[in-house]
Amino acid sequence: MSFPKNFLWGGATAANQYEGGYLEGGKGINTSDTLTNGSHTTPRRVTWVIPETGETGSVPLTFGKTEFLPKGAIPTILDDEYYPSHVATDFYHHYKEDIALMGEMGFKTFRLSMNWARIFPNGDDENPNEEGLKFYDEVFDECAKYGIEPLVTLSHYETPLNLTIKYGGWKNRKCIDFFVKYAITVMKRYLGKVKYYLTFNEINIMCMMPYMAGGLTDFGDQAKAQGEHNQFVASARVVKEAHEISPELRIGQMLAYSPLYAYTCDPNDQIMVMEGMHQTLFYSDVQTGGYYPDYKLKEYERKGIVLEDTPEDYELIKNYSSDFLSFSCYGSNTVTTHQELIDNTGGNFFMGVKNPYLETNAWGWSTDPACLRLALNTLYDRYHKPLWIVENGIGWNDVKEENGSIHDTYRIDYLRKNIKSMDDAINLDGVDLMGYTMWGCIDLVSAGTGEMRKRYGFVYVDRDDEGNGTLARSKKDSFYWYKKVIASDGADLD
Ligand code: BGP
Repeated sequence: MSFPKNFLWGGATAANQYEGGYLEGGKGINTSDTLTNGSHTTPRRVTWVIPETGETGSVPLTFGKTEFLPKGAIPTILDDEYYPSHVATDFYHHYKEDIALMGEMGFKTFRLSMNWARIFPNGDDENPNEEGLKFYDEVFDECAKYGIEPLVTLSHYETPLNLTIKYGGWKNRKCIDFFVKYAITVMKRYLGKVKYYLTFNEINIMCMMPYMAGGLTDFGDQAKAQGEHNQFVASARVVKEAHEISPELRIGQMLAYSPLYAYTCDPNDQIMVMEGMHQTLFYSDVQTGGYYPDYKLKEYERKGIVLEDTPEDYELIKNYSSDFLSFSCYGSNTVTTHQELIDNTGGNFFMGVKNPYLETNAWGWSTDPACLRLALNTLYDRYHKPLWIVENGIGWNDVKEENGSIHDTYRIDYLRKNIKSMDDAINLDGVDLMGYTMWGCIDLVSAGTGEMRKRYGFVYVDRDDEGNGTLARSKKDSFYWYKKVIASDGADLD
């Protein structure tokens, strides 16, 4: 068994974790630029100032439990704090070298996110920033040299900070127009260079990380639901515009997906799984399926959530659903109604019960190769649209030997099993899978913890958690292994 000849093998990154150059070339400030680093045990923080009094401080950004900013406070950058996104691993100055490394591995595709504030520094500017547009022209030209097809995320936890301060972020319908204008600008500019776009990274994370994913400082259920609705409408409008600009353009949804397992065979645990999966599938039902599912409408009714919407919103959602569905999947989560069995696995994003059949990495993320086959089947059965795995991988504190080598056998082992799982989904189950982009192909900053030590790459970058290091790149063992996998169309996994 092997993969289709046109299978898009590659790697994935995001501007706020990789690009750096945070004030260069006329770039504005993003919400992600106000996030400090954290660790496995200490959350990242949003720093703020109260303009009227000058008082400053920070609030922790904890998954599902972010605290409100004090009254009158706005997010800001403070002099005595460290913000990992500002330099990140400096793709801004290393893009030629990095894309050459991707070319050497034989990448067919490279997923990167475009930094919205590099194109529209304030989000609501009249005209785009030409220097920002030029930067991505050069990046895409470099990709073309190696026959690498870019896959561009328009917003990967990057919302211009001004949109948060002035409009309250995505809960404001004005953001729809700002985003669509930005999308049209780049889709036209890069026509012939970029075919594939994703609108919002992990659109379902808004409900758990509203500041990061939606630029919200109001974390109430109503604001989050409105923010999500506005992103759905914006996505549908981008699909419409894209199809009018060129039949070549393809717009995908991007969903964070993690299969849920019931810890016991207690029927109540199965109900818990069903309800838990609804919390993820709601987002693909709307954006890829084209409809608001009844289970969500009932939930809104119960919670008293009333959306600010128009009948045209639902027409757009129905008629311009995404062309394909992409998702991230790192492992599974296990849940139970039996409180006495609950043990926080300690991952930064996901909680649950420890699954005795699975191993976890140092951050508590389970490694579960079966999750890809399960995810692919669930999503394909539900929508029958092409799928694309745009994030999968394993975070590890890699050690660089004296002689410069990095022996990441655990990563090779993880990827081997995960690729086998995709192979099964394609060849045993008939799933239509377009491609696979391993997360963090060149080391970058962790989204969850802001750390550098949580590395995912085929390429090591010399940079530590405090921002020290030369930023020099070195190939890990997995670099050579992945090169062989791509060259053999996924047949040689040894
Ligand atoms: C996803 C995000 C990515 C990425 C990845 C790994 O949720 O889309 O941005 O970072 O998770 O998470 P982490 O960086 O916390 O290890």
